[in-house]
Amino acid sequence: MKEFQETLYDSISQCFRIDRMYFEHKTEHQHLMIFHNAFLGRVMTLDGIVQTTERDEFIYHEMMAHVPILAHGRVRDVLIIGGGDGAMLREVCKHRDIERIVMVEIDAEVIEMARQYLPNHSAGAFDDPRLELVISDGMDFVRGAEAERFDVIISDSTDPIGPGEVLFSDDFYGQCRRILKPGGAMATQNGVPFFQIDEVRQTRERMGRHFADQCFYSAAVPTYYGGIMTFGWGSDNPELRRVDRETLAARLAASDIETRYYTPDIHLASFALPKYLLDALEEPAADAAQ
Ligand code: AG3
Repeated sequence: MKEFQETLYDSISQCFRIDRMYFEHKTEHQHLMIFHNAFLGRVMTLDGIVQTTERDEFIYHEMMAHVPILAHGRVRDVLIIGGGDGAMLREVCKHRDIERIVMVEIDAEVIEMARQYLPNHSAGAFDDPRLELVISDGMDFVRGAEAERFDVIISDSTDPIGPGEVLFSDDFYGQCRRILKPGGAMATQNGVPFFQIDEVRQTRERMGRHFADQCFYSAAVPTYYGGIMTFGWGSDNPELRRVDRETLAARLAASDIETRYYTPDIHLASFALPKYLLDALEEPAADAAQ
């Protein structure tokens, strides 16, 4: 029996049975695997870490796309950093009023292989005429962006190891802030705090330097095991994350999007954090400089 054992944490790990291997290759940037598991469906891993599975991807992608977009209410321009599997793009594309979606992915092979072996993730979204796909390092893109501005920026990154590390830097958050329109919002993948507690402290310090309102919201994604995953939130408008239930419900109804995880109540509740996390956020980060 073949198995995939995740190598994310030192002293514990999760193990998936590989029922069929579709693809395994060292790309120019990372080690990519796509395999089938009887329970989870197709699973994609990068550098030994589970990125997404067919069974539970809806939780992560709905929460990272619909929370900032519906909190904002009038989104025209969206920037997705990373997200090569295409599921974030799929969720963003569901909002018909969005006019322009720029997606910046460092690894062309991830897109190519996900389109082939994880077709349900993008579900045709790569053909959406509103998409401008850029193959580049997200950090280089935001640094080089001149006149363009976005209402929502979503950082659908890996963990801060390897190519994803720069997407957790002070400079990255600062550049994103610079290219966000007034009243816009940024959402980031920020790890599972039960295991990756310093990541929330670092993000609070680094992102907090650039955004008048910085906080976290969360969701439990089964294959990012260990309890809740946090998402970083940054905006210059603190009211954005306090939009009331009725407004969110009206926006969701107007968008005519069917969700499987997201509801206006979940949206509002996701900004409530457990005490261990609030306590940790009171402590200084081990290494907040970069
Ligand atoms: N990227 C986030 C994977 C995080 C896994 N890390 C963890 N379990 N701490 C997902 C990309 C999906 N589009």
